Amino acid sequence: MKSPIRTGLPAALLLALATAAEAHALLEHREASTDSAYRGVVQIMHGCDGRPTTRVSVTIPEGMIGAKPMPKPGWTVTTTRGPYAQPHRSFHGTVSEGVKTITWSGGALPDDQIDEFTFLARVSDTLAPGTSVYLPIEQDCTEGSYRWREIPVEGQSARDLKAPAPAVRIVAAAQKTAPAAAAGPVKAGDLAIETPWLRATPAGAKVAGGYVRITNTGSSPDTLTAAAIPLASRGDIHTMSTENGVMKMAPLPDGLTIRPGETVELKPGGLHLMFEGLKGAPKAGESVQGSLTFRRAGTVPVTFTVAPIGALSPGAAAGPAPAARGHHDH
Ligand SMILES: [Cu+2]
Repeated sequence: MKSPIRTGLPAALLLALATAAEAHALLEHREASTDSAYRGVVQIMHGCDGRPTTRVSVTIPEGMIGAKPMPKPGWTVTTTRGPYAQPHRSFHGTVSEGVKTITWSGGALPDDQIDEFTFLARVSDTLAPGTSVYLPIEQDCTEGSYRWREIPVEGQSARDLKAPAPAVRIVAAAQKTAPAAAAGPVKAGDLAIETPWLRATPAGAKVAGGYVRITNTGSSPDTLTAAAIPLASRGDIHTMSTENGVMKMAPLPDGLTIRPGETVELKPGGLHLMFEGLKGAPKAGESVQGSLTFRRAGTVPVTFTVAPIGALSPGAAAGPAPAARGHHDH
Protein backbone atom coordinates (compact mmCIF):
# COMPACT_ATOMS: atom_id res chain seq x y z
CA MET A 1 0.00 0.00 0.00
CA LYS A 2 1.41 3.36 -0.98
CA SER A 3 -0.31 5.48 1.64
CA PRO A 4 1.06 8.69 3.08
CA ILE A 5 0.99 7.33 6.64
CA ARG A 6 4.21 6.65 8.51
CA THR A 7 5.35 3.16 9.29
CA GLY A 8 4.94 1.61 12.68
CA LEU A 9 1.20 2.20 12.97
CA PRO A 10 -0.84 -0.60 14.49
CA ALA A 11 -2.11 -3.20 12.05
CA ALA A 12 -5.72 -2.29 12.78
CA LEU A 13 -5.13 1.26 11.60
CA LEU A 14 -3.34 0.08 8.47
CA LEU A 15 -6.30 -2.17 7.83
CA ALA A 16 -8.75 0.67 8.29
CA LEU A 17 -6.88 2.75 5.73
CA ALA A 18 -6.79 0.03 3.11
CA THR A 19 -9.47 0.23 0.44
CA ALA A 20 -10.70 -2.25 -2.11
CA ALA A 21 -8.90 -0.38 -4.88
CA GLU A 22 -5.62 -1.09 -3.13
CA ALA A 23 -6.25 -4.77 -2.47
CA HIS A 24 -2.92 -6.54 -2.24
CA ALA A 25 -4.23 -10.07 -2.17
CA LEU A 26 -6.08 -11.22 -5.28
CA LEU A 27 -7.28 -14.48 -6.75
CA GLU A 28 -6.13 -15.17 -10.29
CA HIS A 29 -9.21 -17.22 -11.19
CA ARG A 30 -12.44 -15.49 -10.22
CA GLU A 31 -14.77 -18.06 -11.74
CA ALA A 32 -15.15 -21.74 -10.99
CA SER A 33 -17.41 -24.37 -12.53
CA THR A 34 -19.69 -26.30 -10.26
CA ASP A 35 -18.70 -29.97 -9.82
CA SER A 36 -15.21 -29.25 -11.24
CA ALA A 37 -11.66 -28.68 -10.08
CA TYR A 38 -10.66 -25.17 -9.00
CA ARG A 39 -7.07 -23.99 -9.05
CA GLY A 40 -6.79 -21.23 -6.46
CA VAL A 41 -3.90 -18.86 -7.03
CA VAL A 42 -3.53 -16.19 -4.34
CA GLN A 43 -1.51 -13.33 -5.77
CA ILE A 44 0.28 -11.05 -3.34
CA MET A 45 0.88 -7.73 -5.08
CA HIS A 46 2.34 -5.61 -2.24
CA GLY A 47 3.66 -5.93 1.27
CA CYS A 48 2.37 -3.91 4.24
CA ASP A 49 3.32 -0.27 3.81
CA GLY A 50 6.70 -1.19 2.38
CA ARG A 51 7.37 -4.16 4.67
CA PRO A 52 7.94 -7.69 3.30
CA THR A 53 5.15 -10.26 3.47
CA THR A 54 6.02 -13.18 5.75
CA ARG A 55 2.75 -15.10 6.03
CA VAL A 56 -0.26 -15.73 3.77
CA SER A 57 -3.29 -17.66 4.91
CA VAL A 58 -6.43 -18.48 2.93
CA THR A 59 -9.73 -19.78 4.28
CA ILE A 60 -11.39 -22.35 2.03
CA PRO A 61 -15.11 -21.63 1.78
CA GLU A 62 -17.87 -24.15 2.41
CA GLY A 63 -18.48 -26.08 -0.81
CA MET A 64 -14.84 -26.12 -1.92
CA ILE A 65 -13.80 -29.59 -0.90
CA GLY A 66 -10.64 -31.67 -0.74
CA ALA A 67 -8.38 -28.60 -0.79
CA LYS A 68 -4.65 -29.32 -1.15
CA PRO A 69 -1.90 -26.71 -1.05
CA MET A 70 1.05 -26.58 -3.42
CA PRO A 71 4.31 -26.44 -1.47
CA LYS A 72 6.48 -23.42 -2.02
CA PRO A 73 10.28 -23.34 -1.71
CA GLY A 74 11.32 -21.07 1.16
CA TRP A 75 7.89 -21.23 2.80
CA THR A 76 6.39 -23.68 5.30
CA VAL A 77 2.88 -24.77 4.45
CA THR A 78 0.43 -25.81 7.16
CA THR A 79 -3.26 -26.64 7.03
CA THR A 80 -6.10 -26.92 9.50
CA ARG A 81 -8.87 -29.43 8.97
CA GLY A 82 -12.42 -29.48 10.15
CA PRO A 83 -15.91 -30.77 9.42
CA TYR A 84 -17.88 -29.41 6.48
CA ALA A 85 -21.31 -27.90 7.20
CA GLN A 86 -22.81 -30.64 5.08
CA PRO A 87 -21.45 -33.79 3.44
CA HIS A 88 -20.47 -33.41 -0.22
CA ARG A 89 -20.55 -35.89 -3.03
CA SER A 90 -17.07 -36.76 -4.24
CA PHE A 91 -15.41 -39.35 -6.43
CA HIS A 92 -15.56 -41.98 -3.69
CA GLY A 93 -18.87 -41.59 -1.88
CA THR A 94 -19.29 -38.56 0.34
CA VAL A 95 -16.77 -36.44 2.24
CA SER A 96 -17.68 -34.67 5.45
CA GLU A 97 -14.41 -33.05 6.51
CA GLY A 98 -11.28 -31.61 4.98
CA VAL A 99 -8.85 -28.70 4.80
CA LYS A 100 -10.38 -25.41 6.02
CA THR A 101 -7.35 -23.10 6.03
CA ILE A 102 -3.99 -23.15 4.28
CA THR A 103 -1.08 -21.06 5.56
CA TRP A 104 2.29 -20.37 3.98
CA SER A 105 4.76 -18.83 6.43
CA GLY A 106 8.44 -18.27 7.05
CA GLY A 107 9.23 -16.64 3.73
CA ALA A 108 9.92 -12.99 3.04
CA LEU A 109 8.38 -11.45 -0.06
CA PRO A 110 9.71 -7.90 -0.60
CA ASP A 111 7.14 -5.14 -1.13
CA ASP A 112 8.40 -4.48 -4.65
CA GLN A 113 7.98 -8.10 -5.75
CA ILE A 114 4.92 -10.26 -6.34
CA ASP A 115 4.30 -13.92 -5.73
CA GLU A 116 1.63 -16.60 -6.01
CA PHE A 117 0.40 -19.16 -3.48
CA THR A 118 -1.47 -22.06 -5.05
CA PHE A 119 -3.96 -24.69 -3.98
CA LEU A 120 -6.31 -27.09 -5.69
CA ALA A 121 -9.84 -27.84 -4.56
CA ARG A 122 -13.00 -29.30 -5.97
CA VAL A 123 -16.14 -27.21 -6.33
CA SER A 124 -18.96 -29.32 -4.89
CA ASP A 125 -22.19 -29.69 -6.84
CA THR A 126 -23.92 -28.12 -3.82
CA LEU A 127 -22.65 -24.71 -5.03
CA ALA A 128 -25.19 -23.31 -7.47
CA PRO A 129 -24.19 -21.46 -10.64
CA GLY A 130 -24.73 -17.72 -10.23
CA THR A 131 -23.69 -17.67 -6.58
CA SER A 132 -20.34 -16.51 -5.22
CA VAL A 133 -18.08 -17.88 -2.53
CA TYR A 134 -15.53 -15.83 -0.63
CA LEU A 135 -11.99 -16.76 0.35
CA PRO A 136 -10.80 -14.61 3.26
CA ILE A 137 -7.06 -13.99 3.13
CA GLU A 138 -4.70 -13.00 5.93
CA GLN A 139 -1.47 -11.27 5.02
CA ASP A 140 1.17 -10.66 7.68
CA CYS A 141 4.37 -8.71 7.19
CA THR A 142 7.48 -8.13 9.27
CA GLU A 143 5.45 -5.18 10.57
CA GLY A 144 1.72 -4.78 10.01
CA SER A 145 -0.86 -7.08 8.53
CA TYR A 146 -4.06 -7.16 6.51
CA ARG A 147 -7.23 -9.16 6.94
CA TRP A 148 -9.03 -9.40 3.59
CA ARG A 149 -12.14 -10.97 5.06
CA GLU A 150 -15.15 -8.73 4.61
CA ILE A 151 -18.00 -10.36 2.72
CA PRO A 152 -20.65 -8.17 1.07
CA VAL A 153 -24.22 -8.59 2.30
CA GLU A 154 -27.22 -8.64 -0.04
CA GLY A 155 -27.24 -5.49 -2.18
CA GLN A 156 -23.74 -4.43 -1.17
CA SER A 157 -20.79 -4.29 -3.55
CA ALA A 158 -17.25 -5.38 -2.72
CA ARG A 159 -16.33 -1.79 -3.59
CA ASP A 160 -18.18 -0.63 -0.48
CA LEU A 161 -15.87 -2.71 1.71
CA LYS A 162 -12.54 -1.62 3.11
CA ALA A 163 -10.96 -5.07 3.09
CA PRO A 164 -13.07 -7.38 0.91
CA ALA A 165 -12.43 -11.11 0.82
CA PRO A 166 -11.69 -12.16 -2.80
CA ALA A 167 -14.75 -13.70 -4.44
CA VAL A 168 -15.12 -16.62 -6.83
CA ARG A 169 -18.25 -16.74 -8.96
CA ILE A 170 -19.69 -20.19 -9.53
CA VAL A 171 -20.66 -20.89 -13.13
CA ALA A 172 -22.38 -23.84 -14.76
CA ALA A 173 -20.13 -26.74 -15.63
CA ALA A 174 -19.05 -26.69 -19.26
CA GLN A 175 -21.57 -28.49 -21.42
CA LYS A 176 -20.62 -32.10 -21.92
CA THR A 177 -21.75 -32.07 -25.55
CA ALA A 178 -21.60 -29.09 -27.86
CA PRO A 179 -24.78 -28.92 -29.92
CA ALA A 180 -23.22 -29.41 -33.32
CA ALA A 181 -20.04 -31.34 -32.68
CA ALA A 182 -19.36 -34.74 -31.24
CA ALA A 183 -16.65 -33.45 -28.91
CA GLY A 184 -17.23 -31.07 -25.99
CA PRO A 185 -15.21 -27.94 -25.35
CA VAL A 186 -11.49 -28.50 -25.02
CA LYS A 187 -9.93 -26.84 -21.97
CA ALA A 188 -6.37 -25.65 -22.36
CA GLY A 189 -5.19 -23.73 -19.33
CA ASP A 190 -7.54 -20.75 -19.13
CA LEU A 191 -8.95 -21.27 -22.61
CA ALA A 192 -12.15 -23.07 -23.56
CA ILE A 193 -12.12 -24.11 -27.20
CA GLU A 194 -15.51 -24.97 -28.67
CA THR A 195 -16.74 -26.47 -31.91
CA PRO A 196 -13.71 -26.46 -34.20
CA TRP A 197 -14.97 -27.09 -37.73
CA LEU A 198 -13.89 -26.91 -41.35
CA ARG A 199 -15.78 -26.38 -44.52
CA ALA A 200 -15.49 -29.21 -47.01
CA THR A 201 -13.76 -28.15 -50.21
CA PRO A 202 -14.25 -29.21 -53.82
CA ALA A 203 -11.62 -31.58 -55.17
CA GLY A 204 -8.54 -29.66 -56.25
CA ALA A 205 -9.12 -26.66 -53.95
CA LYS A 206 -5.92 -25.27 -52.48
CA VAL A 207 -7.39 -23.60 -49.39
CA ALA A 208 -9.95 -24.44 -46.71
CA GLY A 209 -11.52 -22.22 -44.06
CA GLY A 210 -11.67 -23.27 -40.42
CA TYR A 211 -13.74 -21.89 -37.58
CA VAL A 212 -13.80 -22.14 -33.78
CA ARG A 213 -15.02 -20.35 -30.67
CA ILE A 214 -12.44 -19.54 -27.99
CA THR A 215 -13.15 -18.15 -24.51
CA ASN A 216 -10.46 -16.84 -22.19
CA THR A 217 -11.57 -17.57 -18.62
CA GLY A 218 -8.30 -16.47 -17.03
CA SER A 219 -6.82 -13.10 -16.15
CA SER A 220 -4.05 -12.91 -18.75
CA PRO A 221 -4.45 -12.43 -22.49
CA ASP A 222 -3.47 -15.27 -24.80
CA THR A 223 -2.80 -15.18 -28.53
CA LEU A 224 -3.73 -17.71 -31.19
CA THR A 225 -0.74 -17.78 -33.52
CA ALA A 226 -1.27 -20.77 -35.79
CA ALA A 227 -3.47 -23.72 -36.70
CA ALA A 228 -2.59 -27.02 -38.29
CA ILE A 229 -4.23 -29.98 -40.02
CA PRO A 230 -2.29 -32.79 -41.67
CA LEU A 231 -3.95 -32.05 -45.04
CA ALA A 232 -2.54 -28.50 -45.19
CA SER A 233 1.01 -27.22 -45.43
CA ARG A 234 0.21 -24.23 -43.22
CA GLY A 235 -2.56 -22.62 -41.19
CA ASP A 236 -2.88 -18.91 -40.46
CA ILE A 237 -5.47 -16.62 -38.95
CA HIS A 238 -7.19 -14.30 -41.40
CA THR A 239 -9.50 -11.32 -41.08
CA MET A 240 -12.18 -10.70 -43.65
CA SER A 241 -13.65 -7.34 -44.55
CA THR A 242 -15.65 -5.77 -47.34
CA GLU A 243 -14.11 -2.86 -49.23
CA ASN A 244 -16.12 -1.21 -52.00
CA GLY A 245 -18.32 -4.26 -52.12
CA VAL A 246 -15.38 -6.62 -52.52
CA MET A 247 -14.54 -9.09 -49.79
CA LYS A 248 -10.91 -8.98 -48.80
CA MET A 249 -8.98 -11.05 -46.38
CA ALA A 250 -5.61 -10.58 -44.77
CA PRO A 251 -3.46 -12.62 -42.41
CA LEU A 252 -3.04 -11.40 -38.83
CA PRO A 253 0.76 -11.39 -38.61
CA ASP A 254 0.81 -11.11 -34.81
CA GLY A 255 -1.95 -13.63 -34.27
CA LEU A 256 -5.33 -13.16 -32.64
CA THR A 257 -5.29 -12.03 -29.02
CA ILE A 258 -8.11 -13.16 -26.72
CA ARG A 259 -8.36 -10.88 -23.71
CA PRO A 260 -9.38 -12.08 -20.23
CA GLY A 261 -13.11 -12.73 -20.15
CA GLU A 262 -13.45 -12.43 -23.91
CA THR A 263 -15.00 -14.93 -26.33
CA VAL A 264 -13.75 -14.76 -29.90
CA GLU A 265 -15.75 -16.47 -32.60
CA LEU A 266 -14.15 -17.37 -35.91
CA LYS A 267 -16.97 -17.83 -38.42
CA PRO A 268 -17.76 -17.63 -42.11
CA GLY A 269 -17.56 -14.04 -43.34
CA GLY A 270 -15.33 -12.93 -40.48
CA LEU A 271 -12.19 -14.04 -38.72
CA HIS A 272 -11.23 -17.51 -39.88
CA LEU A 273 -8.46 -20.06 -39.94
CA MET A 274 -6.97 -20.35 -43.39
CA PHE A 275 -5.48 -23.70 -44.26
CA GLU A 276 -3.28 -23.47 -47.33
CA GLY A 277 -1.46 -25.89 -49.59
CA LEU A 278 -4.14 -28.59 -49.30
CA LYS A 279 -2.94 -32.05 -50.24
CA GLY A 280 -6.48 -33.44 -50.22
CA ALA A 281 -10.05 -32.30 -49.74
CA PRO A 282 -11.75 -32.46 -46.33
CA LYS A 283 -15.13 -34.18 -46.89
CA ALA A 284 -18.37 -33.38 -45.10
CA GLY A 285 -19.02 -35.68 -42.17
CA GLU A 286 -15.36 -36.47 -41.55
CA SER A 287 -13.40 -35.52 -38.45
CA VAL A 288 -9.94 -34.07 -38.89
CA GLN A 289 -7.37 -34.16 -36.09
CA GLY A 290 -5.51 -30.88 -35.91
CA SER A 291 -4.15 -28.34 -33.48
CA LEU A 292 -4.29 -24.72 -32.45
CA THR A 293 -1.18 -22.98 -31.17
CA PHE A 294 -1.35 -20.28 -28.50
CA ARG A 295 1.43 -18.16 -27.04
CA ARG A 296 0.61 -19.12 -23.44
CA ALA A 297 -1.46 -22.29 -23.64
CA GLY A 298 0.89 -23.87 -26.19
CA THR A 299 -0.19 -26.27 -28.94
CA VAL A 300 -3.61 -27.75 -28.20
CA PRO A 301 -4.89 -30.82 -30.09
CA VAL A 302 -8.43 -30.31 -31.42
CA THR A 303 -10.80 -32.30 -33.62
CA PHE A 304 -12.33 -30.37 -36.50
CA THR A 305 -15.66 -31.64 -37.76
CA VAL A 306 -16.20 -31.11 -41.46
CA ALA A 307 -19.43 -29.39 -42.62
CA PRO A 308 -20.65 -29.36 -46.22
CA ILE A 309 -19.17 -27.07 -48.88
CA GLY A 310 -20.50 -23.55 -48.25
CA ALA A 311 -21.99 -24.34 -44.82
CA LEU A 312 -22.49 -21.30 -42.61
CA SER A 313 -22.31 -23.23 -39.33
CA PRO A 314 -20.89 -26.59 -38.27
CA GLY A 315 -24.25 -28.32 -38.02
CA ALA A 316 -25.94 -26.59 -40.95
CA ALA A 317 -26.59 -27.69 -44.46
CA ALA A 318 -24.77 -25.87 -47.23
CA GLY A 319 -25.43 -22.14 -47.51
CA PRO A 320 -26.23 -20.34 -50.75
CA ALA A 321 -24.45 -21.64 -53.81
CA PRO A 322 -20.76 -20.73 -53.64
CA ALA A 323 -21.02 -18.66 -56.84
CA ALA A 324 -23.46 -16.33 -55.10
CA ARG A 325 -20.96 -15.38 -52.45
CA GLY A 326 -17.97 -14.46 -54.53
CA HIS A 327 -14.55 -15.66 -54.64
CA HIS A 328 -12.97 -15.03 -51.26
CA ASP A 329 -15.23 -17.58 -49.80
CA HIS A 330 -13.91 -19.38 -46.75
CU1 LIG B 1 -8.63 -16.48 -45.71
